[in-house]
Amino acid sequence: MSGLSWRAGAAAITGLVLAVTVAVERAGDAEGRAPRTEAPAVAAAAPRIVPAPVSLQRRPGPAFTLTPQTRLVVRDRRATGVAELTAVLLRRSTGYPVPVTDGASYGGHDVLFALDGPASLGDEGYTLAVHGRGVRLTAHAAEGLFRGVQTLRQLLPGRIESATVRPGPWAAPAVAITDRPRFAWRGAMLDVARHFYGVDDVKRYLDLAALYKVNVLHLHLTDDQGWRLEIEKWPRLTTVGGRTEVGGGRGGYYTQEQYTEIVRYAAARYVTVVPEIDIPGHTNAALTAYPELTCDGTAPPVHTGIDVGFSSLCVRAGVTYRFLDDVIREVAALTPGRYLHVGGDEAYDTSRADYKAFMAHARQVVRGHGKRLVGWTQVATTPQDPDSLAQYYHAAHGDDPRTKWAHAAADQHMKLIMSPAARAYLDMKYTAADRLGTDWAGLVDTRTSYDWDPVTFIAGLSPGDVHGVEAALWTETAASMAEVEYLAYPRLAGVAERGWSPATGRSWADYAPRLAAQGPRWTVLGVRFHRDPAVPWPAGTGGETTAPSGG
Ligand code: NGO
Repeated sequence: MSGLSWRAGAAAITGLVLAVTVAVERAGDAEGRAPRTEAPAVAAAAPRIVPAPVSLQRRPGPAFTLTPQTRLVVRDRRATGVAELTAVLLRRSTGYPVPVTDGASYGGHDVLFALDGPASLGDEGYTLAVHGRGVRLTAHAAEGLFRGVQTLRQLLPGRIESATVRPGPWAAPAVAITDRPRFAWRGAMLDVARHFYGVDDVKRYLDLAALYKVNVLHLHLTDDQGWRLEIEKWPRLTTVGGRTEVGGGRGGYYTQEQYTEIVRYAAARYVTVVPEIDIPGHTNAALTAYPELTCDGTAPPVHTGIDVGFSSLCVRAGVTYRFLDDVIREVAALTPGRYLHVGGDEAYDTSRADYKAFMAHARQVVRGHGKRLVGWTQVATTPQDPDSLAQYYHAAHGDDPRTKWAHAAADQHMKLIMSPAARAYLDMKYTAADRLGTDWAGLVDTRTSYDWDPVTFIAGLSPGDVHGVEAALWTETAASMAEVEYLAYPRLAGVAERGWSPATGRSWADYAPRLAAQGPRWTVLGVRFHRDPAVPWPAGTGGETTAPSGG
């Protein structure tokens, strides 16, 4: 179908969704209590949610509408944090007071946050009953409520994301949803080493990803071009090693306090921060700060280019192990999550024997500081613990011999995080004409980054080998948040769906209109997303046909 006819079709669908009819609600509230108001019903058209829920049924009857009387009702203190975050979001755009109240009853314009869901929902599952008698969001854990709120946001008009008051109506169609994730790990990686992004930028990146139920924020904190996390015992890592970036800009770093603020912000959104300290390669910035970490004791020149694989900690020097222990101890102490990423990729300047010896040591140090190790695929070529994770990133798939490292991981009972570059690397160009991005793994348009399955991508893996997926954004070419967001969206949403939604029933034809519905929402949020012509964006949606420049 041509781009034009896609668009016309989309406009028709949008019209359908917006067609509002009025019906009278007589049945009482979601728990059978007396009706309070009349509510409009939204004409039947499947609500367009990303990631697709496990089950979504349209219900007959009137829609739910937010009004000045809407309250967020909690019956369990564990739900208060999620309700408060939701209230902040709803107040900003509706201008309504949206109080969070304790209470047993709720009415037709209220949202109940209940934690009496069955254990079978797991920590992240939820059920969502939406109709003119109120919204009942039910989970077994507060985390599930938070995931459910992301679905509720998408049932409401995109304007609900506005930072300023907008006119209503604020209707959500009557639906019954039951949902839980396919994979435990649904990550977004941001490389803050090649170009540095400050705390507020990271929060925004996290907030946008959390809307698609991402639950891991992997921060690539160190690389040849910059060291971005303060280490108290080795202060020059940041005061010297944090001072530059690709292209020679100012760089920057997070103080421990700032990093802690990111971790805290993420935790409130049920997102776990996984810090990456990339070793033994990708360490030029550290070597410029502490020349004793090189084998000849000479500081290398600062690196502001984008080539990889030329730097290494001196694996045979005792000081390297003191360094490793100090760094991992401090990072582990700052990080409540159970995982710590040690990179381990492309250590081409480290001999095979040295690499093995170093990784054996890193494994002990990470474990000694109470964490589980994550590394890029190469770590699986060294002995690791069964609870360690290998992050697969190569372009190769099917039964390509280069996939053997993934099998090496599975053979030692490690699980895999799937970030195949030809699908989940957000730094690949969408098209050959793109100014931003690289193409070493090929061109990755929106459809390509969606059309794959994390288990079958590599032949011979079984579902139990895969712990999850991660969309990785390397920032060699992205020097501003506008550029970051252009590369990330729409692709990040598709990878997130691959991580959350059941494998069966997924197709581009089903996904494209649901993705298109995100366009108006991103426009309200100010996301400079790539307006991929294969997606039937509704009329009036923003987006960029070519990469935006500057901030
Ligand atoms: C590779 C490399 C990174 C690059 C990235 C660019 C891994 C794990 N190591 O992925 O240093 O930034 O490609 O796409």
